[in-house]
Amino acid sequence: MSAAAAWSREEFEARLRERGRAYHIHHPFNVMLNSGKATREQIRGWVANRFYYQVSIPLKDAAILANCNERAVRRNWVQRILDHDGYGEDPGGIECWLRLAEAVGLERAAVESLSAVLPGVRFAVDAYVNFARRAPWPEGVCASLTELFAPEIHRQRLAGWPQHYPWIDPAGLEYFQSRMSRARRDVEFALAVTLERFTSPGEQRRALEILQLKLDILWQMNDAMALAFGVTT
Ligand code: AHQ
Repeated sequence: MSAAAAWSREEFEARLRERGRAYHIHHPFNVMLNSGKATREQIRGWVANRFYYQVSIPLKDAAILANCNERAVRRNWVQRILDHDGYGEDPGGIECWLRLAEAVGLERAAVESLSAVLPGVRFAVDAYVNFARRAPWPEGVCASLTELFAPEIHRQRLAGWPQHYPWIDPAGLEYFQSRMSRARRDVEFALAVTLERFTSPGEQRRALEILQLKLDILWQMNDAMALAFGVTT
């Protein structure tokens, strides 16, 4: 039996995008958040727990940089760390997330202490960072492709939260606004790298496995929060 042929770039991209069906935008906890059904405690729990994901992203991206021996790729990827940690006048995404925390009524120091981070969230996020540390750098790049689906989830928050949750200072939503353009820019590069570097049938299947791993990581974070804070459908 002849070995299956590799998918064309278009077919490969379509199969990656098809995995969006499993994106956490569809998780009941996120649907509750973005449809206006969340309580203040559920929102505060989500913000405090997602902070662990946000502060872990630069560690994940630094791991990819550390594994990457290609200067052109590092030149692009390093921007991701600056986007989160801040650079010059730009306070960075982590600072913006702390402003979101204050806007939903959390104490900045309490969020930074990570004391509220659930075990299931911690384990899922740590799985992502440890994957990036151990995997070849193209696999770490491929795992970021969940951001193919991120602009819509940020758009939903920006469109819905102001009227769903008028008690949240709209300035706190600055982070979501910043990700609208940054996610699109970042994922364009990550998709190009994935389509270029995963070319054999086995490599292409591996890319889908990696994307599914990251989708599962995001889904698991929501599972843990739903169990801890309850979910209203
Ligand atoms: O705020 C997010 C972010 O900075 C990133 C980086 C990227 C990655 O490298 O894996 N993924 C990601 C995501 C962010 N926000 C999530 C959300 O729901 O607010 C979505 C998440 C992603 O889609 O992977």
